[in-house]
Amino acid sequence: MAAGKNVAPTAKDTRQDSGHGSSQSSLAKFSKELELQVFRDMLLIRRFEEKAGQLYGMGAIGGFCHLYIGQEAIVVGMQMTLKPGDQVITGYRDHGHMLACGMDAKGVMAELTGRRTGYSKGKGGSMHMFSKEKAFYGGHGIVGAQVSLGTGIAFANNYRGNAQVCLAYFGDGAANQGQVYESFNMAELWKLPVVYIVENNRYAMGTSVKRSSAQTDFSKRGVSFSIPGEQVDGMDIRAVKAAGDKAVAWCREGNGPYILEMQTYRYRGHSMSDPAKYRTREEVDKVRHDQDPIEQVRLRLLGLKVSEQDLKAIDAEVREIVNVAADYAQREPEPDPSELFTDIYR
Ligand SMILES: Cc1ncc(C[n+]2csc(CCOP(=O)(O)OP(=O)(O)O)c2C)c(N)n1
Ligand SMILES: [Mg+2]
Repeated sequence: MAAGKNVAPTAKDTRQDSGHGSSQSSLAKFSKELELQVFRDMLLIRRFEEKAGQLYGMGAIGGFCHLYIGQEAIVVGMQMTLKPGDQVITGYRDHGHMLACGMDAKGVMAELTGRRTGYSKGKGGSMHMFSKEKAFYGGHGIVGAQVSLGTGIAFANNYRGNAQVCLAYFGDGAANQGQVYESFNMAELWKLPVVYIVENNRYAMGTSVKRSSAQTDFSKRGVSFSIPGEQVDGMDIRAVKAAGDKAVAWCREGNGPYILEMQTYRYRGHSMSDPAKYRTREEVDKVRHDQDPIEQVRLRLLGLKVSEQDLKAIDAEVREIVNVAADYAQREPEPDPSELFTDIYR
């Protein structure tokens, strides 16, 4: 968490410093209890990702691993807008989404380390985890693929008349993929209940949004299909919740899709193998210092007279959950070689 800051940035300050241009976020009102809950939920993701980074460095996790550190307010805020049964689908930067959906930290970590008790029996790894029970539909390595799949889930919701909504998350880079626009067209044409959430963290691998995108206001990407959109301060969970409530209600009432551009930032490189030389340390430090989503909540809680000690106790609890998950993930057996030939199409 950012240290050495003693004034919580207001939503206005945050917007000015975002490097994204202006956004029109309104803020949901959070009680002290709710602030405590989201503090904990975001911290769980942060600590989980820090531990995953460590395990990767130790060689305990193989393959690709993309961390979500910095973007936590988006998934925690959006999850609060859902009803049981509403679905979530995303790309490869997916551990935060899984934890927000209520998937078990032990099962997620055990999948990262390729163990038998991981969510995909140790055969999927970081980018390929699913939980039907928690309505989490992955975990996809092909950039943009989840947008079409999420649109398909929304089609099924419509067909079944179950009044459920699908959240389809994708990045600023993915937003330039062709299938995104085929999906937008069908979703609006058939009024499908899908919220398209562009997690604009300003980079797609090493390419900044300014270098890759002709239209950098991603909330406008649905204009030619008449899909409404909104830019949101994705570092302020109250803004995420307010915009999410509106978008989900729009979809649930049968009005068709909605686009939310969440303006955010990833603190780490694209994946564990990216030294992130395309940006300065000062740029990263400035976002961490001025806008960190967890620090914003921590400062508000201190303002509500919650003690430092109580907040540290929550952190200790969360660290314990993560440590238990990491121990479990290193102790469990690997899959039996015969598993190579199960769970596949022949
Ligand atoms: C179809 C396809 N093209 C290219 C890639 C390689 N690739 C992986 S991630 C990525 C960048 C995507 O960036 P963005 O959508 O902004 O998401 P972020 O990583 O920032 O969360 C690319 C080009 C891929 N996985 N799939
Ligand atoms: Mg990106």
